[in-house]
Parts: sequence; structure tokens; C-alpha cells
Amino acid sequence: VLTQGHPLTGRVAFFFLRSLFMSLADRVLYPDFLSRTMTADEAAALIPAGAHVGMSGFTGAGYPKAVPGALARRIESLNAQGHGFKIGLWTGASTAPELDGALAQVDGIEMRLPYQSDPTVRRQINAGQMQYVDIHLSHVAQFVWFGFLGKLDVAVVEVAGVLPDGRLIPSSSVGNNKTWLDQADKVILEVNAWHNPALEGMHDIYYGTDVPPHRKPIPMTEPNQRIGEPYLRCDPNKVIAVVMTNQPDRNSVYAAPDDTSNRIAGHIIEFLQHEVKKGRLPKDLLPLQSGVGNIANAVLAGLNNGAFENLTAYTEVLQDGMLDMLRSGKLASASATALSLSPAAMQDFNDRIEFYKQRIVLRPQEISNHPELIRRMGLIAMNGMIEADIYGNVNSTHVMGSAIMNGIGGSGDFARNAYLSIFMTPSLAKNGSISCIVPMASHVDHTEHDVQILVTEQGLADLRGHSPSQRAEIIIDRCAHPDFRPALHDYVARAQRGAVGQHTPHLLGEALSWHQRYVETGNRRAPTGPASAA
Ligand code: 0RQ
Repeated sequence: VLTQGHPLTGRVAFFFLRSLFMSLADRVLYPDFLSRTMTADEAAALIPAGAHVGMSGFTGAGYPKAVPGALARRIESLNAQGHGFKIGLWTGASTAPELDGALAQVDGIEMRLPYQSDPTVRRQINAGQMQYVDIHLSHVAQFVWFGFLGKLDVAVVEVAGVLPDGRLIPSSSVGNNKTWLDQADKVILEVNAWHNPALEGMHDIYYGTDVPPHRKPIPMTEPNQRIGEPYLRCDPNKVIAVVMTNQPDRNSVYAAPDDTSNRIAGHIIEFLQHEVKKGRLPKDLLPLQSGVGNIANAVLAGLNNGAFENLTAYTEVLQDGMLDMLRSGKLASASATALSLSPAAMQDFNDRIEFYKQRIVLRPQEISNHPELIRRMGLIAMNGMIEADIYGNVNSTHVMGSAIMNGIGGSGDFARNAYLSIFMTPSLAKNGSISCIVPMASHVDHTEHDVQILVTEQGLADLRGHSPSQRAEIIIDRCAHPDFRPALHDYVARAQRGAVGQHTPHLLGEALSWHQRYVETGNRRAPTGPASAA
């Protein structure tokens, strides 16, 4: 059989095999590849121990579905004989249990980059059992071209099909696939017949990038502009295996927006309306970038029900809310590197794919997240955070200064270069025991220089043009939960008396005491009112 793990018998086996051979004939039109078709186990056997492996996949879309599991089985059996087999795993961003989860569960990942959100991977990183290199998503491809990460040995890339001349039809994400195919010594293709063949033509792969000092301006001025070609190029001689699959992406359901996320969305929309009135934004705004998750979906839902028209998106992940906006006509077009849709939205996407193809462009992540383009087009960047401090430094990645949650992802690419950089969070975490506004952030991903707007359900702090001391007042009064405001004000007042300097006053012995208290007691609340910030 062509994929593994199917207990096939009789008629079921017959129909399964027939459908696989039909998809092979339909999907793989480059004749030479037919002789390189094999099982996932056979393909996984071609990946050597210690290899750097570049796999496709971005936010649960377009990751290989069969070879990672087969590789995990191989690693498990070899390591049971004392081999110590591990790989370095590079991807576009987070993937799915079949990839990250399967390899981590057999302790098969030595080093992971550039982003993850898998519980087993997270646990291993935080236990010190896996090295994790958390990288801006726009940096990954160029770091590989520069040789900063060492040699890429093998690429394992999911595609939707192969053209007669060997070019590849990308699937539901592009991520770093162009770079993996270009830089890897050997390529394993997974051709996934589950993807709608009509995806062909939705992608735009730009081959004009280069390394310094040979770089030229990227010729894009509009979010929906096509500057490349719809296919991935790949030297057919490097392809050592072709594996057929027929499996869905990790399409997970988004939680419906709750009261907190609706209030955050309301503050952002009111702010955008205010900026239009002030003449600081055009009436159809500027291209939107939105992180994934509950709050982002609420903002998109708010925009969908609001008065703005003819919006555009230049973002990395397209989630359900953007499809709703495309259908309603509020959003004219959207550019991203990946789809991240619920099963229902995926069904709708497939049902109306010709409609969406007119409006969606999927690009390599080096382009979807490119600082040059983000700055030129003037994006409105909206991303989640774990905590912010009273001076506007933002932590997106670490819990209590030490434990990784996911990674910086694209948030830095966008925030640093956007027209407006907005960070949002509920004011409280962990059932109300933690304030997400703290005296000092326990880890900083986005410095005060890259953060213009902070939003919680309490309100919105516009930090533009304000000094650190002014920012502290605004952030505490607008964003902190009322229960924590007295202790935060008290901290600032005492820091203004006791700090060595008055630009960004801190009491160093106390600045991280809220985190320390949480680590020790599981509660970051100041136990007795204002004077007890420590
Ligand atoms: O952990 O589930 O273990 O309790 O952090 O928090 O409230 O579910 O929020 O899912 O929106 O994630 C910043 C992590 C927010 C995300 C972050 C704990 C909380 C929970 C998640 P538990 P929520 P979200 C585009 C842009 C970086 C990448 C990025 C992220 C968990 O937005 O990964 O922006 N961003 N990419 O309990 C301790 C606090 C906390 C806290 C929340 N103050 N202290 N724990 N948590 N606040 C996408 C890509 O780049 C691919």
C-alpha cells in the first residue's frame, strides 16, 4: 500500500488502493516521479540520523501527514536498540500532532525552529530536553541562504500536485517551502489528494530574492499584487521519494468570541474610527495583519459588522473571520502564507474556491512577513501578548520569564515595521490570579520602541509620543484591571522616589516580585492593597 497504518482487507482495501492509484495518476503528472513513489516508511528510511530536515507546514496547514509519523516509528524502534536517533526539525511555523507531536513523543527532535505550539514539544523544551531556536518568521529563509543555520539535508514538503514538467502545486500553506526545496540536498514530496485541485493558481511564489549585496527592491506596492508564479520550482533530480496521502489539515474550531474579546475588539474599532476622523488613517484603513486566536477573530467579526468598507489584509495566517469578511465584501482581498481554518470554514473555502481564488494570494513567508513590504504598505498589526509592563515592553512568548509558550512567530516582523503596532490581551490571566499588566515584563519580545497601542477589555492605551513615565500612567489607568491599579500606581510612585534615574524608574529588587510571588504561591495578586507591590 502507498500509505501506512490502514488495516485494509477485502473490498475496502480494493477501493482504497484504487482511489490512491487514481490520485497518483491525477496528481503526479511528471512521469519520472512515478518510479519514485513509495510508502511513507520507505521514504522515512531515507532520512539519516542527525539530519537537518526542513518540513512544510504553517499553523496546522500544509504539513506532511505521513512521513513524520513513519519517521517517528523508525526513531522509536532504533532508539529502543540504543541508537540515539534525533533530527533537527525546521518548519514554516507550528504544525500538528502528526508532525511535531509524533516526533516529540519518541524524543526524536534534537533542535526545533522557528515556532511551535505543540504541548509535547513545549513540555520537552521547558524540561531542557529539546533545543528551541525561536526566530522571526521572516528571518528563517534568509538565515538558511546565509548559511547561519548550517546545511539543510532533507526537505519533506506537502504539495497538492506535480505538473508534467516537474513544477509543484503548493497546498494550503507556502511557508518556507521554496527555500527548503531550493536548499535541501534531497527532497521527499507528499502529494496530498485531500487538497482541492482548484487550489492551483492561488499561490504567488516570488523568485526575485537574493542575498546582500545583490538585493533589489521587491516590486510590490499593493497587498493583492502578484509578483511571482503559481508554482514551486524543484530540481527533479533531488526528489528521492514521492508519497501519496489523502488526509485533512489540522482544521480546529475557533472558540466563539466571548465578552472579553468582544470588548477588546470594540476598543480597537473605536480607535481606528478615531484615527480616520483625525486624518491619520484613510477611510478604508490600511492593510490589516491579524494574529490567530479568539481575540483576533473577535476583531475581524467586529470589522465585519462595522462601517469600514473595501478593506485589505496583508497577514501571515488567514483564519475564519477573514473568509467571512471576504464573503460580505467588507474585505476586498487577503494575502497570507497559510490557511488556518475551522472544518466548517474549510468546507466553505472548498465550496467557493473560485470566488476565494479571485481574492486570496498565498505567498512564501519571507514575503508575507517581509519588513520592506510591511513598512511600504503601512500595515495595521494586531497581535496577542502574554503580558506588558507599565512602560510598554511586551512579552509574547514566556511564562514567568522562563517557560516558553509558543514563540515570537511573525509578531516581531509585523510590529517592528507596521504603521500601527497593536498588542492585545485580557487584563487578567489564570482565572484572575495574574495581572497581564506588570511592573516589569519577565521577558521582552517587543520593546517599548515597537509598541504603540496596548489593549485589554478595560480599555486602550495609545502610547505614541509619550515618555515612559507618561506611558505608565496611561497603561495602568486604561489597561490594568481595577483590582491591580492601586498596587501598580504605588509601585510607580515609590520607584519615582527610589530609582537611580527618572527616565524609566524601577525598583530593581521589586520589579519582578509579582512573578516571584506567583512562582512561590501560585498567586500574583498583591495580598494587601497598594503598599504591598512586593
Ligand atoms: O496558557 O492554556 O496553559 O492556561 O498563555 O493564553 O489567553 O489562551 O491567549 O491563545 O491568544 O495566546 C501571546 C501566547 C496568546 C499568542 C499568545 C497563558 C494562558 C494560556 C495562552 P494555558 P490565551 P492566546 C501570528 C502572530 C506570539 C506569536 C504571534 C502567541 C496561554 O498570541 O503565541 O503573535 N503570540 N504570532 O493562561 C502567565 C500571563 C499570561 C499567561 C496568558 N500574563 N502570565 N500565563 N497566559 N497570559 C501567528 C504566528 O506567528 C504563527
